[in-house]
Amino acid sequence: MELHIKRVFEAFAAEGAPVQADPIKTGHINQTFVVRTDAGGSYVLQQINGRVFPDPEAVIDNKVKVASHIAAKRAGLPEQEFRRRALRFFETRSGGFLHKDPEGGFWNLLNYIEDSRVYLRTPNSKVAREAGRAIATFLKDTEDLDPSALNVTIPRFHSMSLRYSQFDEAVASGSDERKSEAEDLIGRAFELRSEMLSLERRVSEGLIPLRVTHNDTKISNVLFSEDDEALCMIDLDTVMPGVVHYDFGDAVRTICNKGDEDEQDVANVGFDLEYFEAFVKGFFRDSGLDLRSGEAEGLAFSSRVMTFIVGLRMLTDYLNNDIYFDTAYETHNLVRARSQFRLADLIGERLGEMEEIVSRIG
Ligand code: GN1
Ligand code: MG
Repeated sequence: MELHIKRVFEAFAAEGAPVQADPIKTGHINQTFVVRTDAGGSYVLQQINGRVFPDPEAVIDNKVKVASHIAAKRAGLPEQEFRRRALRFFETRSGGFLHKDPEGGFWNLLNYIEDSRVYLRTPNSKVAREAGRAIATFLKDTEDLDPSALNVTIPRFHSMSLRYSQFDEAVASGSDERKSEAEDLIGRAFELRSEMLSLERRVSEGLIPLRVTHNDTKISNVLFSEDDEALCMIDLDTVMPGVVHYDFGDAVRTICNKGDEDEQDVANVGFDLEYFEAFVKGFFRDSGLDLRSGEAEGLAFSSRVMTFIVGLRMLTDYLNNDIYFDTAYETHNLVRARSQFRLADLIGERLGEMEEIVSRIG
């Protein structure tokens, strides 16, 4: 095990000495390791990316606040069950939940839930339904937490107007080579601007109430047991005030995609209406979440918006020569953007059916 990781781990008040550290590679931003100790326990050690999150203290503060709020709601469960359904952060030996290493890296430590799994792609309707339940349960668990108690760690994170202005700047400064590779997507983004700004208009007019949202509800952020029961939501880095549409739409983006987020062949991108129906059932029927006034309208449409906004950010990053998302190859962000734009268009074709499902079940 790398000496650096060992030292960082030892800064936390955890039990036992670290014996093994394995990287978890599903995220695009932060570095994460599963650390095993000689005391038999396992932990998740995570470095917060200071370029993406300029105030790591504010991030960990949000994470601890939300995790302990949810854990308090699980307090009645038997110990074994509680341990599998709640995230718990560990303090450092000098106090506080954040450790700053000598190189200026920021770290936090939480429990690792054994015998669990995550999916990058939905394997069946049961998983889609369980994911819907887990995401809505997160929203229900946090509905009595004042959103203004959370720090805004990435201002205007899901603001389409911000993402468009970053895109416009990237088009202005991007290389001719990358712009020509991405010509079709740049054109599509220009065409869709007014439609895509419509959700934000409703948010700015105050027509949708703010609540605590997760803001990164992709399928790989739902933790499952080995028999496919959703245990809890993980990756609380982006918990902030938001609207239900962010979490609903972003969830549909991955849960109902027949392909991967970075599908190389757009022909493999597909929208699965059966998964959507299962997701909506889990979201509404299995969670006990009651929407507030103004929240029901435009939910199906939010799937198109949230799929597009992620694609737009990936396209922008491609034009900026890949400074934000981790990439594995030269055109990775372009490939991601192309598959997300394709999915947004497929969702557009099915919106009528999706709205019918939401109004029947929701
Ligand atoms: C990033 O780092 P990760 O994989 O949890 C991004 C999300 C995107 C997602 C796309 C802070 O999440 O907004 O939806 O990639 N997180 C941040 O997979 O930008
Ligand atoms: Mg995330």
